[in-house]
Amino acid sequence: MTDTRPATRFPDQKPGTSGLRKKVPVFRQPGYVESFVQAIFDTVEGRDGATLVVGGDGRFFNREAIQVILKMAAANGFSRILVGQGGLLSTPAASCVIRARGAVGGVILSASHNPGGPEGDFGIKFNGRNGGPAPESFTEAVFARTTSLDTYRILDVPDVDLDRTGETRLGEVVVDVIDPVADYAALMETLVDFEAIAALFRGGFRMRFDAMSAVTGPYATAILEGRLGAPAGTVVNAVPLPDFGGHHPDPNPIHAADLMALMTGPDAPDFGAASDGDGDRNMIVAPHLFVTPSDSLAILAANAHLAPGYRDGIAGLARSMPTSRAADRVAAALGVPAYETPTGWKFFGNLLDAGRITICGEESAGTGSDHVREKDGLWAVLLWLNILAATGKRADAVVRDHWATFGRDYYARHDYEELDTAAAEGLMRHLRDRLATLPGTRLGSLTVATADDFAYTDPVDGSVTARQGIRIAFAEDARAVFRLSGTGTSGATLRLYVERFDRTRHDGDTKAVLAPVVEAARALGEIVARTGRAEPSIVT
Ligand code: VG1
Ligand code: CO
Repeated sequence: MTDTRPATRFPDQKPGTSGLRKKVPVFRQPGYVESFVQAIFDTVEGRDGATLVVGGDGRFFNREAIQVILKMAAANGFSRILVGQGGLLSTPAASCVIRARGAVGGVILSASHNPGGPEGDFGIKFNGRNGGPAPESFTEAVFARTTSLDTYRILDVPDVDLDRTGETRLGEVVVDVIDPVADYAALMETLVDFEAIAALFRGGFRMRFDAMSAVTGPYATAILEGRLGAPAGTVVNAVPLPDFGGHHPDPNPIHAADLMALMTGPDAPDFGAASDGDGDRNMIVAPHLFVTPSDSLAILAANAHLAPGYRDGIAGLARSMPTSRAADRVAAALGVPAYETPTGWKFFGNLLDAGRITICGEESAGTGSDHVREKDGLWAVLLWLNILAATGKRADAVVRDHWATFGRDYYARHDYEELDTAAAEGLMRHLRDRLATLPGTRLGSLTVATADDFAYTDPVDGSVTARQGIRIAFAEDARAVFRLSGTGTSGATLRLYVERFDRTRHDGDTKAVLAPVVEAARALGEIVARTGRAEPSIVT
């Protein structure tokens, strides 16, 4: 029943920040999924007799890809395969299931916040037995394998019925279609105080959770409305759709405009939140106040001890390099270490496994803790609710009180999307070549203090990752970071991250406060001339 078939070698199967992401038509080329998945399986150690987890965010092509992966897994030595009902598993739930069920790893199908549909994006990534994104050593080995592959193995059997839970068989191999929510909800209950949050809702607390027609809908509905007693309708856009209803499932003020309008309108509920395509990102909105992801990370870290899962405090904190330094201030106040890692969740894995950090996050709306090895959107929302319940404060007051204690890190990210790749690379090269000459340069009211190309040495395994973005620190307690996206699927995306710290003044307008930093960065990067763009595609 096992077929060994000739594999096609595709030259473009190099994983980026978070797995392999391409347009759907690329993934639909004959043999494309098969080659990449065989390369993954050839790289996984200890797969004989092991359990594998498979699931995705429900986007277009999810079901087809899952059938191929199940049949290939059954032909590659795994003995048990767990797959989410309907082919669904949010990214954090997949991480949870891998850990809870002792799996050797999992194949997660998602292009996260990128749009879906026949012309949209798709993605495949592999998470290891700790539940986290495979480290670079693994993804590089997978890429190398794609260039030398001759054959792939697959069972020639009918499709698995993904819609009915329970065990079936593919050849000798057990396929267990599991409730995608159960393990995850049970884990959440050990971390946050469900009773306190339920009491909050009983007292008339109002919230809106926008699942953006993506995978978090079933999770948020089951937990917020089902277990915590939030009124029906609290979760909107709760049904996962293959094309996300035509929307961009990216939880930021631009793409979650309805939520922003509600939260800044006359009848704003007490709390607003949204999540992305695969459920690992979160957006937090207080009444009349958007909470930047960098601030949210810092606030969660400062208040985590209010939740049962973190009662003993946190061991340490990590943030990705472009994330604002607000988290560092909390770490300093708590007397715990703070780590600065390259962009991408895979760099937090070793720190979490070694117990050096408890909470970590990224400016791109990702926050998480050592409960799984992925960022976790709904977890962040639940921890926020726990903090609101425990303090009795309004969400906006929590933010303002945080600023009063720690000062405010004004923050924005400017994305220049679909740039000419050569132009974007030229811009980065130009900056890199001039790094040594930049300190002392005066730009408007700012002076460059230091400039470098961020390199990271993992303190646990000593691995070095270089060229992770240009950091420009200004003497006036401001910072600009330049890097190119590793998740895009067409052209290049330049990300410019700008921030400025103010110890005492907290009511400034972000755009106005950051304007001199933006101007300085545009001048340093020669952005307008080199990209031909007067303004970024999107500011978040
Ligand atoms: C982006 C974000 C990064 C995040 C990554 C995956 O990467 O900047 O912080 O870890 O997406 O998140 P890049 O290389 O495009 O900047 V997700 O929710 O898209 O899996
Ligand atoms: Co995501």
